[in-house]
Amino acid sequence: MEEDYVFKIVVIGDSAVGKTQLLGRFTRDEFFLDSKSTIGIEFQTRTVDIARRRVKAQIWDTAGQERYRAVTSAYYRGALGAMLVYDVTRRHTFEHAARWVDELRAHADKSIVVMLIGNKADLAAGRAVAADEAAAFAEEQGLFFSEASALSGENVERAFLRLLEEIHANVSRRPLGDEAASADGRGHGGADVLMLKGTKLSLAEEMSIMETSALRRASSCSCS
Ligand SMILES: Nc1nc2c(ncn2[C@@H]2O[C@H](COP(=O)(O)OP(=O)(O)O)[C@@H](O)[C@H]2O)c(=O)[nH]1
Ligand SMILES: [Mg+2]
Repeated sequence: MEEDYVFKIVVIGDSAVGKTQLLGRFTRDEFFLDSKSTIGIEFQTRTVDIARRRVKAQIWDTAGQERYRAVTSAYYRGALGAMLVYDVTRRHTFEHAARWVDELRAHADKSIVVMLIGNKADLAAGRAVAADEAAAFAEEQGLFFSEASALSGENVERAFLRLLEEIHANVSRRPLGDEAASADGRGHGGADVLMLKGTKLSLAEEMSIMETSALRRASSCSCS
């Protein structure tokens, strides 16, 4: 069945906080203790029902670019949501969250919905950031917040679904343009059509960016 919406979500945050594993847990219910950055795969998808609509979440992974502070504005283009991840056992990854918020403000759409995720909540003994402190930061910055564990799976589904619900609520609140109003005489459904058109366009655009960067990698790779 074809989806009603495609929502682009970006996953950001410092290196090794568990971004790739959170994505794997949500899209394939998988976790790898020894994760290597997956070359060539830059987004994964999962389709879920949100408010009786088929919503395809297209979730982008930085593929290790965050290590070189080389996450480009193309990565943020068209994103309706962001998962900003830190590691509850490494305090500096939480302290850097403010920098990632600045990055979003600079490159992403201003209506982007952001969820702050304190990952590795399973490592209770190594905790270096209190949930209350993170919740206060999130409130001050206008972010949603949840702790989670990609390893146990705790809260991962819930956090992604919450983000998708908030994006859906945002999108359905958007006023219809004149074009949509005249294209849809019944006065509803126009927003969906508009949305799909928009996302399909940006998807094609992102695909070509992905293909060229994959090509570039393939041609310069001296992997053994
Ligand atoms: N204990 C624990 N380890 C995790 C969790 N999520 C990721 N890791 C580990 O943290 C490391 C970095 O994870 P990765 O997803 O590659 O981080 P990324 O660089 O942010 O994409 C890997 O060794 C993972 O196995 C988690 O929820 N709990
Ligand atoms: Mg990664």
